[in-house]
Amino acid sequence: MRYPISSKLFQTAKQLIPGGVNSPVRAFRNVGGEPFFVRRAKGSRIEDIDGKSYIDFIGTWGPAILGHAPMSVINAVHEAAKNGLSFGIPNVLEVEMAQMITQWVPSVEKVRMTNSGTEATMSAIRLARGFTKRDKIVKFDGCYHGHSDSLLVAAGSGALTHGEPDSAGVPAVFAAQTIVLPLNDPEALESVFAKCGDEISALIVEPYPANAGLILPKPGFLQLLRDITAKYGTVLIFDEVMTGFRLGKAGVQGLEGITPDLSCFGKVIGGGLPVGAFGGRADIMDHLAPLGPVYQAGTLSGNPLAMVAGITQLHELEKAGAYETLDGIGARLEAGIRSIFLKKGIPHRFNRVGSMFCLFFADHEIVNLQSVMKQDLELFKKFFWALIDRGVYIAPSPYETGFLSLAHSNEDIDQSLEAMEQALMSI
Ligand code: HOZ
Repeated sequence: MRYPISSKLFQTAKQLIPGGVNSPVRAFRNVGGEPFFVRRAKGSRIEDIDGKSYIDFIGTWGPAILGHAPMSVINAVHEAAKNGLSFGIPNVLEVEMAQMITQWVPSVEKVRMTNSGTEATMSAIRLARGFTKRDKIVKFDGCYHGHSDSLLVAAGSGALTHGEPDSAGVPAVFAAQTIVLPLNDPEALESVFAKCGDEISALIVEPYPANAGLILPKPGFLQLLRDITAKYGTVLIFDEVMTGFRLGKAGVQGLEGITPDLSCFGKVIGGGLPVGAFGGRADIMDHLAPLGPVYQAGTLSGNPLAMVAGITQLHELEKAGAYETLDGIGARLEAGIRSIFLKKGIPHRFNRVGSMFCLFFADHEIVNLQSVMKQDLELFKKFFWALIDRGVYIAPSPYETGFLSLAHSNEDIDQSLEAMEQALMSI
């Protein structure tokens, strides 16, 4: 047995928590096994309760961009905690956070904090509906925007991993308002807008979709989304929960030079604590209560500990060269993986932007969900377990993106590459 203590605890967890987990991907069902339980995580490494250490390429699904448990964030949270854990009334830190976000991301004129990315996207959709007085929304298959009703249609991430991209419990009348289109398909997009563009409140997209592997937009596709939504008065929402503050100060919109109407954030801005945010054009944001008729609220929204963790993490990223360093770490991993797979003659595709990456066991271009689904899933499973046995932890699903951090050293990367080479030889 790989990790006996974890395995025993998992049996107990399954008696008490549905599937033994508080979020489905963690159950490892897509790789046919059981998860390990974490004792601690520090820097680039995560250690299980059986005492085994892994080089971690998930980084708590994105937030840990400085590595696990950075002292700067821990100290800031520790200091803030002495002043109270939650106030439920305005505090100084939420204004500081709003100032940072609006300065870093020019499209965001006003921002509201939430407790998760799911809350951010759910609220942005409601706001777009309230603003436009229209009901329909457009999303893309394989994009995952959290687990609110309108968005759990043809969804990626855990929903896809468990073969239920359309969740039970979502009323058919809700789902009927969500139009799903394939990614990177201008004709499909144009045809839907020609048919009912003036009924569509919002188009939501992960500009670099990262919940069905990492799919990159074809040149011009994001600009087309901007142009067509502007033409029909549809609110363009960029879901940058994964990419925001990770791929640069202004996320994908900064890299691509596209200005969405609203943006959603999470992960990195929480510094490891539960945080989300949505923001954008002031004339739209001012439709939120108490100024406008769209209701949205939260007892823990703007929580002082979560704010200080995020602000401190952003200050670290502000330091010269942080994003260049992350890109360099990614480039080293990419060069190594490509060379190993080429040497072994194993068909693959490797998509990477900065510190986000995905390896596909596929011999064709990855442009949409259909192409992602055609990869060799059996080989992925074997590779996953062979890496676990060699102390390297990648996502337990072929539909998730990998994340690097500033704590990943050259030695970590080289050691992981060696493990990958051995893993491939063993399977
Ligand atoms: N939805 C997350 C990955 N895209 C997984 C969250 C978790 O299981 O912690």
